[in-house]
Amino acid sequence: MRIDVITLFPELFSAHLVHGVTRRAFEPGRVDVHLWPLRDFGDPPHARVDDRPYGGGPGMVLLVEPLERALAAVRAARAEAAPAPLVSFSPAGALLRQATVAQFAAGPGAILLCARYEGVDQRFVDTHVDLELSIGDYVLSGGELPALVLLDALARLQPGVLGDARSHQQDSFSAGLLDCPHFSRPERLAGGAAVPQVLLSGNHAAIDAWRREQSLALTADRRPDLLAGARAEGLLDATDEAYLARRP
Ligand code: 9D3
Repeated sequence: MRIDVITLFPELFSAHLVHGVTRRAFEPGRVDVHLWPLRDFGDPPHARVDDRPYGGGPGMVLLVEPLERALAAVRAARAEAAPAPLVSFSPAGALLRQATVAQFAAGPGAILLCARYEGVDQRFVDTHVDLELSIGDYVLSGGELPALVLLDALARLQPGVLGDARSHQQDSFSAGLLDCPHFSRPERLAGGAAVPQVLLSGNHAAIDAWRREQSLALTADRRPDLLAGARAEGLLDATDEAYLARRP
């Protein structure tokens, strides 16, 4: 898969692409990330990429022409690859969800546009952008962190990137629910707090059942919206429903 990123701040991406558990995803032949500094396509003489909004108001707007030059360069460089959507990050976009991440992971990649300032001239969006994405209801200073969020979520879905294949199975097993709590050594802390007895029992059926119940309870308490979604997708069986019904 190939991901092209059009951004005013390519430096923001390098640390993530080079370090950490996702680093392997960005090695040659996996998620091929190409960074395109928008400034390289700015209007002479000072490589201008933004200007004041018509009608007045605060902030600046990214200009259509530098964006179109950058996009043309990306499309030319991708000519060999399968056509990919242009994705723009905006507070007005659709909320990014794991289902969207999974769709991207199964496809040929994408061209990501990271906006800064108040946004992008709407005529560029109307003509070229296939999908606008937001990562949540809080105000950031631009689309770079959202693009990194998508890259990170894509990276961990690449085969061989998570150390343990069971992590993926876990993801799909508990799909749509919050994770259960986890414990490690020591069995009892100096203050007295102990690990739930069932986890020490060696009874794997009982452990699986306990973890499932913990996930269901946590999701019901904290994210009833997720529980409703999981139910609507048929992810809860009769045992799950019986547990939820008898839960205090
Ligand atoms: C005054 C209106 N503001 C909209 C809430 C203007 C504005 C603020 C911040 C326009 C752009 C931005 C920069 N944010 C993004 O580009 C962005 C973003 C975000 O701020 N939150 C969550 N997801 C995203 S995706 C891109």
